[in-house]
Amino acid sequence: MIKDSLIKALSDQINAEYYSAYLYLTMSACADRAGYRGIANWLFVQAKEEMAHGVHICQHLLERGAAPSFSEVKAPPASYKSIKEIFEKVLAHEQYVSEKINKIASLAMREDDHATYNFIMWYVNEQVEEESNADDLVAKLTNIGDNSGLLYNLDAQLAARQFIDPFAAAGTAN
Ligand code: OFO
Repeated sequence: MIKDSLIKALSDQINAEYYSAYLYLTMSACADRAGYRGIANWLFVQAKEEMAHGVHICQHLLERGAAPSFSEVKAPPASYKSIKEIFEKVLAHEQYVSEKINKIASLAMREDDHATYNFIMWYVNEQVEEESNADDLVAKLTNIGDNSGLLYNLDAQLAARQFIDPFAAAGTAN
């Protein structure tokens, strides 16, 4: 039995995951239009991961016998001044999402809901990795500055990222 407060918090998180996907898709399109297809690829893979997170949370609610609620996904900003600004915004967004996830973990503890607590801990760990990845890219872009050759090197590296369904491996399913 999952309490209404946690059904609401997890439903809100589904919306936040889809907003994240929408945000990264917009950023991916901006990078692609600016000629950075590798960076666009990295952001596109990130958007796919966020959608997988939203589906996973939805499945968890259904498995618990709860009805998730779905609300409107707001439109993300449509343009960015630079690739560095994109990744600064990615980092700030991931920090914001980490706060939301931590609040769900705290609520699950207060409600004595060990199943939700256990479920949400996967996201707590995921956020550590996502903040670290974004932080690393912001640092690299700071070092690159306005050296376009180095920026294209980074673009080539980020072209290699591939989407791996985070819940396909054993032990991370619902
Ligand atoms: Fe959904 O993983 Fe970060 O935001």
